[in-house]
Amino acid sequence: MSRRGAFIVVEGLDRSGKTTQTNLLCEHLSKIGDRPVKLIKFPDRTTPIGQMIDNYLRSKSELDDHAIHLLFSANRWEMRSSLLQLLNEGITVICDRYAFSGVAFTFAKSLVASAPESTRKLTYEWCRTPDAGLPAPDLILFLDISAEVAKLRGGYGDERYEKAELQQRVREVYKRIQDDMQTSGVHWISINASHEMEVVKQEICSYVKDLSNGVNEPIKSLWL
Ligand code: Z5A
Repeated sequence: MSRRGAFIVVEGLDRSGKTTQTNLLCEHLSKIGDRPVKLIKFPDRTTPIGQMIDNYLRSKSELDDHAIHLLFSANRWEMRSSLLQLLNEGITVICDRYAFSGVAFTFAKSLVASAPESTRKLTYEWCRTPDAGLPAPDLILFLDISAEVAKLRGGYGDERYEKAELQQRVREVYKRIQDDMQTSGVHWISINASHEMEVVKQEICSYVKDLSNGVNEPIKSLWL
């Protein structure tokens, strides 16, 4: 098992099926691959930073939009060494949300007309900077779904970003990130997530076969 593990990120709007599909993907890769598979998720609400994020998302605390953005990023940086260790041990890592969620949600907030002035001044570049240098994924699977279809899946819950206007903006920003990632040569695949679960699963599985037995290339750094 000398090849390092592949790092696969699943991104998407709220209710796009990330939890469902990352679990199915883990099962699938464990069956077809020659190595263990580990599922991780951001935000990781178990750490002290993650608990601050959890309180914020549940509206139990208030934070400036810059501050919460940096906490989401810090939550990834605190996982960096264990993530690298997993990959270097040859383990395939599936990750439910990563730095792309950070950019998509914070920059989307700056596009909402009712946002505070300091939030409206947030730039796309500023949103990307804190995550520059984190391990870059080998593949990003973006579960694309309209905010309207997402809402039909049981409706939005109580967390603070679960609002139709923001979700619509988030989707627009994801499109911009997708264009940037494609021009920088990173593998970003957009999947129509409004299909039935099994159809979405089959499509995802068709893109991961080459990564199931590890990767020969070194781990790249994000946005450097
Ligand atoms: N956030 C951020 O701002 N900055 C960051 O850096 C990061 C995150 C990392 C919490 O994320 C919030 O944090 C999130 C972004 C922000 N805010 N929002 N919105 P989270 O990952 O903890 O929570 P979530 O994205 O809201 O996850 P979720 O609601 O659990 O959605 P999901 O995992 O994508 O979907 P699911 O649980 O698999 O499916 C939802 C329902 O739909 C469920 O009943 C399924 O059975 C059903 N489903 C799934 N697939 C299908 C299909 N294909 N057809 C029909 N029904 C389906």
